[in-house]
Amino acid sequence: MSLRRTAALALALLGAAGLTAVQAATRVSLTRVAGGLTSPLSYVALPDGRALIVDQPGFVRLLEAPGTLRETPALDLRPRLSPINHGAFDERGVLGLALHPKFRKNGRVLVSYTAPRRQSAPADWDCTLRISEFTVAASSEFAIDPATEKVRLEIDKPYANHNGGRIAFGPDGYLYVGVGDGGNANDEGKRPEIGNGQNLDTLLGKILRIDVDTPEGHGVPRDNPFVDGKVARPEIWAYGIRNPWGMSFDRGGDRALYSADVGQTLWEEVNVIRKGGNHGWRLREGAIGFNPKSPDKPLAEAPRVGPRGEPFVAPVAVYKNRNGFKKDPDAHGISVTGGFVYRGKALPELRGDYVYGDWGRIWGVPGGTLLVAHRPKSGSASWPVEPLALGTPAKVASYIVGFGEDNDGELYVLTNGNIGLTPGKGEVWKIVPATP
Ligand SMILES: [Ca+2]
Repeated sequence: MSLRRTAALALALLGAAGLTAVQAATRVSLTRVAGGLTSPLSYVALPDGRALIVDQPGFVRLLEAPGTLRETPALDLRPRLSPINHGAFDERGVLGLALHPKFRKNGRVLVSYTAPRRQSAPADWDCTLRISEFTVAASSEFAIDPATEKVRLEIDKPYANHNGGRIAFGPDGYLYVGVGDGGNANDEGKRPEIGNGQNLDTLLGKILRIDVDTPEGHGVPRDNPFVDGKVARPEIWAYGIRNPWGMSFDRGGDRALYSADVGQTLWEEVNVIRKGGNHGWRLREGAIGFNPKSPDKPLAEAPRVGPRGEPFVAPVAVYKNRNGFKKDPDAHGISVTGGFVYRGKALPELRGDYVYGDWGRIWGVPGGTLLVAHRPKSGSASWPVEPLALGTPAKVASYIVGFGEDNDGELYVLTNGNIGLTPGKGEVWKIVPATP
């Protein structure tokens, strides 16, 4: 074979393998900063450099310094949680935490968790997603008194899964709440005719935007897209969401809101959330037309507009789900876990890119994949996705359940070595440059 032909063949092979093969992989290492947890879902930096870690079975823990996790929880919410299957896979528990924008002055902390089904909910529904505010006692001990709880928002959940529950304050001072489609599968749930994601009468399957600077409950910001309540619940900021598992604002650039959206069978998404945007679910998954009767067989033609004739907001980055694309090298796993736009200093080649991961490659076998979606040069192009190459350890031997960001913009990956909520194998790792 001539040299020229060999080179042409090599190029053709690279092309066939997709973008992952043609981009130099960025190498990172992981340094463990906390262990002994169960399923750490959120890492939230405090202004003084310490961090709060949400542990799904009911705790908020204080990370006093790397490697020093305070034994006594800052907050123990176990008595207020819905029932949880501790030994098995379960999506319920404490799910998110955000510091009020004026936390330094007012000590207010917002926490989301699944509470027992409230009285007004249908008797066959599962639980109630609750967004509550607590106030931190003004002492160096950093205790959050459960008696300070103020319930801001409650959303009844028909099923135990797809809770979302990730929360973040925007640069506008309002609280954004990611809510899953209600659960079960294919968004057929308890409202099969349309699905919850496209139904603007429910808060399920949405990104919400609320004002928590009210004496009780919550307010609706005047510039919410459906504020008059005529077409939609006024808290809705964006819709067409399946399970927003990881949501964050870019601390730089245009301060956009990024949310992962876990796919059903074929495609995993990262979305830049738009005001009033229809992000597709369950009419679309990635770029395909979703078929609720047969989720592995897309519709022959994908819908181009939503129920009110509105165009869809396409995800910025997608990858294939291994359940639908078993042997495809670009199928990075089976459930996306959202991360952050990297704005730190230690990994300059990742600046402006979205760093995130996939929970696991195979159900029941711990082993997630760290991913990066590269910001394209032109604003409208799709972001190429590739795995982050690992130095030490050589692989992530646990499920990737969350990400965190510190005050310097450096990132953390949160893992659970068990598929369920069995204590002891939850860890927090800082993402650092790989040593050559
Ligand atoms: Ca979507």
